Amino acid sequence: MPASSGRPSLNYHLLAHSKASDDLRHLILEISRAAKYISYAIQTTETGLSGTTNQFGEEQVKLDVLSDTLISRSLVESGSVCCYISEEHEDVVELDSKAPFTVVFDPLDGSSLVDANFAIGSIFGIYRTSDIIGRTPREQVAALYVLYGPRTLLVYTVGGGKGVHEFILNDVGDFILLRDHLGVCDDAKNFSPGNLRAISENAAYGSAVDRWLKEEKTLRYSGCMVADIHHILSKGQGIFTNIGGGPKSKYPVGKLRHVFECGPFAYLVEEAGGIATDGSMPILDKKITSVDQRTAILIGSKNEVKATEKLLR
Ligand code: AFP
Repeated sequence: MPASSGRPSLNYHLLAHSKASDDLRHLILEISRAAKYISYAIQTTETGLSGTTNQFGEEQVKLDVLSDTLISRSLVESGSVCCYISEEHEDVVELDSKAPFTVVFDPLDGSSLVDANFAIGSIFGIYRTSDIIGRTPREQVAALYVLYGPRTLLVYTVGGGKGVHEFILNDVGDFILLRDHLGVCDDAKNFSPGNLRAISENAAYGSAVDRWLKEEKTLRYSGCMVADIHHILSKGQGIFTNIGGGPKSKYPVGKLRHVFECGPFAYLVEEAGGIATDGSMPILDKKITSVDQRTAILIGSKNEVKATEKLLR
């Protein structure tokens, strides 16, 4: 525990509060080390395109590529990762077959917002297994995200009722506890509607938005899933959606990826007392069928998610 602030460090919190196993604690600390470099790189790297595309054919900005490299290096150095799946790679990357963990991650979510200087983030899910195809996000043993905004924050959970905890990166490069046991209450005052273009082909999604407007809920949407879901965890209420427009639309089932984006956030938000569904089943119980699988998601305050699900049926 650093004497200067009196608040527990991430390491101490993992050890004393969450009682994470040593290998999991070391892995989360390695990931947090990569996040510190990414946070620094965001402040110092010129924005612009790298000239490469990711597995979905999207142009990568330089920071995407750099973040992916920094995280990959940390996972290799941890010595505890058998393979990883990154949004920036087409295939599973195999490391040490005898190591216990698979890590799934989106190295820089919201990268299209870099030039606008909006908040962006990194998302991670950790499984204690070597093959996650055919498994479900409920089998994660930890999930975390890092939000690079005016301040750099890290939020993690190891599940199992141990809670969701928020840390801030201080001036000397330590993640220090900011708030522990973040919670999400049952009713929402804020709404955060993603992939809104789907409304032209999905009238039910339009009805859900109309209802939120009629109820005078407050719109809080930035275009970065990490920032938008952090808003829910931070304020303790809200709903975030990303819904598809049906067979003829650009994103038939929604834009977001089951493995790197929806799975980790479902694990975090459910641990905080909220829920996450694809409109008919919990995201945590939805089987992973491929690395690039997309899914609809409704996530946040329980009553609001259930009411919105009914409208979308
Ligand atoms: P980028 O990483 O390409 O900026 O996309 C961000 C994202 O995957 C996610 O963070 C947002 O919630 C979602 O896309 C925004 O989608 P819409 O702009 O279609 O609402």
